[in-house]
Amino acid sequence: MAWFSSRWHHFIFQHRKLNSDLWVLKNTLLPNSRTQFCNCLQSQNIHGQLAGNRLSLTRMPSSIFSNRRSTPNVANSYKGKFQHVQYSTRQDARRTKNLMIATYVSAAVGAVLLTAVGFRFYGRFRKRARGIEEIEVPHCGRRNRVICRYRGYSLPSVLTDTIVNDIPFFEVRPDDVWVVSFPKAGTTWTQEIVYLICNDCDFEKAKATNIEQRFPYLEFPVPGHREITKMDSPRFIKTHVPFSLLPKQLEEKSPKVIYIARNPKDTVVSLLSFLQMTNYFTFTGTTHDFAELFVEGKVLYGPWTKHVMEAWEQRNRDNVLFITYEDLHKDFRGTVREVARFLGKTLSEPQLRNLEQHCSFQNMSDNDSVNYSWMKGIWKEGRFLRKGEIGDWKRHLSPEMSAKLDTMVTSLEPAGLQFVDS
Ligand code: PPS
Repeated sequence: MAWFSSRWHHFIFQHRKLNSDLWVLKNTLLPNSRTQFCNCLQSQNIHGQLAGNRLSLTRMPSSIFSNRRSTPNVANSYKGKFQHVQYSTRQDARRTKNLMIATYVSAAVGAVLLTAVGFRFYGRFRKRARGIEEIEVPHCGRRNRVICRYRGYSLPSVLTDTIVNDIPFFEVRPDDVWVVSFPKAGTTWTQEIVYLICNDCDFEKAKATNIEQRFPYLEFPVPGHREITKMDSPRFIKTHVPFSLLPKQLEEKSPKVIYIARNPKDTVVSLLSFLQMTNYFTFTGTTHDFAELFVEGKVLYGPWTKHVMEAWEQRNRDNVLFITYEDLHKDFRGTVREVARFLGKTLSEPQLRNLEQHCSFQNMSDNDSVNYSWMKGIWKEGRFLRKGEIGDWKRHLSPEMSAKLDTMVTSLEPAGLQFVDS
């Protein structure tokens, strides 16, 4: 007892300063030492509970240890006397609790990350199984860095699932009117012309609703192909999906399809300017770099040649009309008459004159129902209707790049397809 007491005194008074009010000794005491130990504690006015081999000390004078680091030394000094000596203070307990929380949180975060990675790999695996390959495009930002290659086409990754899984099964109606194009070919111009021809040149009606609603973009999430399915007939549908990936019912239902193409040099310049205008795409390379990607077919909906050629091959079908941006520019009235004839409509001279005026570059630029000004969040700078010219490429492309793009055009010539670019 004397020895025990002296050790205990020694322990208490040697280590006065530790800020601790709970001390737990686990598996500490040999049975015959317990009473001695408890008596000792009581004599020091230290209160505690002994349960099994576990002793929790409470209401201990708060200054019995010199510092926390001394605890293991104290423990060591008792090791020989008792079976096991383990000390833990409230701070230790808190730390252990925090450690446990941290462990659970990291386990949960790890699990979430692993699941995300798993889903990503699974997604990739599923895409591969469907014939979709993801490729990285240089000089592009986070949002447009990855594009999907599917059946020879480069598709925007955000639209690929829709294009591959939903568009082929989209329900086509015989009285639909479709405008199909490679991006930046003059699609909006054609849409406005087609809409007005089919609506007896009701300019007020056309101005009342923006073109995205009157003439929705099939594969785009807004309004989305499901909404288009619910629209009243006749529906007007715009798409950049190439012919080979369009709905299977297109052949059987034979709606009117107008394809508009534009020379590749102005197309590439217009496309790059468009990407630079928006907040959603980033391209940090030069115009030359972008044109290289265009030639390689690594821009959205590329390769341009394949897109245009597939449409050209369909031009003799009764329900397909192939026109060019350059036709509209050089002979607006002649081309519009051809479109009207194809749609089974006749335009009077005043209608044609008014339509020409309504569809002039300037008037369309100022017309809030076609100039995409309603998409406020997406524009960084510039205007959707940017230049509206044939030959603007001369200000942007080098002679070498121009020659490369010329070879794309000459590759189409054997099929009888020609483009003017000035
Ligand atoms: S999109 O985003 O793919 O639907 O773009 P798209 O409408 O096909 O093409 C935009 C280019 O067409 C020009 N445009 C016109 N040019 C002349 N007259 C009229 N009325 C007109 N309307 C649209 C538009 O200016 C874009 O070409 P660039 O060369 O960039 O100016």
